[in-house]
Amino acid sequence: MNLFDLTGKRALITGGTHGLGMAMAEGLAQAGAELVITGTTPSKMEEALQYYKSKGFKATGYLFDVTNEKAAAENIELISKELGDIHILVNNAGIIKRELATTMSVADFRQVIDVDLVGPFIMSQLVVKQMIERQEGKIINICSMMSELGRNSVSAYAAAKGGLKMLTRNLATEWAKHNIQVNGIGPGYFATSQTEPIRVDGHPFNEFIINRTPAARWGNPEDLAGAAVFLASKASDFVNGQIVYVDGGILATIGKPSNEN
Ligand code: GCO
Repeated sequence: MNLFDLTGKRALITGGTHGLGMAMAEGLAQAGAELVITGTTPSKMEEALQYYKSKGFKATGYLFDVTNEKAAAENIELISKELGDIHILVNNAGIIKRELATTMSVADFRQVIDVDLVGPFIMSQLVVKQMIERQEGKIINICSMMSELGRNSVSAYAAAKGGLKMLTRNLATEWAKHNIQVNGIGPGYFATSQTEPIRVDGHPFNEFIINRTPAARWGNPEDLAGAAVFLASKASDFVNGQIVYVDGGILATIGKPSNEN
């Protein structure tokens, strides 16, 4: 028996149209899962579905905003009718706004909390109904370094991702008795469009991250696939409420002076 085989499983990845969501979706599909992708931008969805198709994966797309509970409920129902049950939910959709707390508007703060924290709550609450009926399911919340650490200019994002870590533990506590495992993945610093503004050559943050990461590099989106497959598969059936940090060792260390090898 292959503990990591996802044949016959249907995985819904929010924001699976690009970046880390796409890389995790690809990993799950390679392990045998059928993909259900959600997004909010039609052109990105079209491109993503083309890409999945070119790889030979079965993937269907649904356009809705995870913060809109009514639209989310309607779409989950539609997915059930059109495709069937969701066995794996990856709450990946997220946004960041890099603004200092002294000047950040309350509206911006609220929006980040809404997408990054309330969205996963809405989606989990909707999908868990089928999981409870089946007495089986996997929910994976995409956390962050900012679930553990602070940094200038990301107060809303850190508050949301810290909250998502605790939401993960709480949902794991409530639903473990139904054989549903709720866990998180905490990516370190990855080369995606989200980090592009702070990754450009010459940006002090670029050098800082490479120096701060024991593996001495940015993560590549594919680096996340293994953790996603593990937390989506039978291999993790007694793993509940954990956050697996895939960070090249950042959280293991205090860091080092920039002149030290
Ligand atoms: C930042 C943010 C994000 C990171 C991330 C790290 O420092 O600006 O934290 O850009 O991508 O989520 O895990």
